[in-house]
Amino acid sequence: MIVKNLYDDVIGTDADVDTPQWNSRRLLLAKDGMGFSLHDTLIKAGEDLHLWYKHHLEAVYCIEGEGEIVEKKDGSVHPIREGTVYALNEHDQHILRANKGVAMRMVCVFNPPVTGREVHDKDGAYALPE
Ligand code: 9YT
Repeated sequence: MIVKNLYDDVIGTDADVDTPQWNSRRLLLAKDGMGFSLHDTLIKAGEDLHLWYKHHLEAVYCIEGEGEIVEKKDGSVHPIREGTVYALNEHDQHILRANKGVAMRMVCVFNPPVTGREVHDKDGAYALPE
């Protein structure tokens, strides 16, 4: 069994990836052998994230804050608040915004799992491992 605590075991370690737009605290990674990764991620207020997980499926569950997600294929906008989940089941190109003056705290699951300190490439994707 694996037991970890965000505050004791993740924040401030290699599994804590901070960028100007988001801070991803990676609770479970590929090396944990679960077949998915699990992240507790803060989307910083005021940022527009252009994302396209070409190689991954991602489910995202908002547990704090407010914002919105825009589907690039047709421009549809979905509000996000505590309790909202979205699943990028079609590798959907999207824009994620914490545009209500507060950060959004999101629980994210990636399949296949993120392996470590991935950040987005120019298309907003994470690379697959070699
Ligand atoms: C929700 C989302 O895709 N945020 C960007 C960061 C990423 N999810 C991560 O690695 O935690």
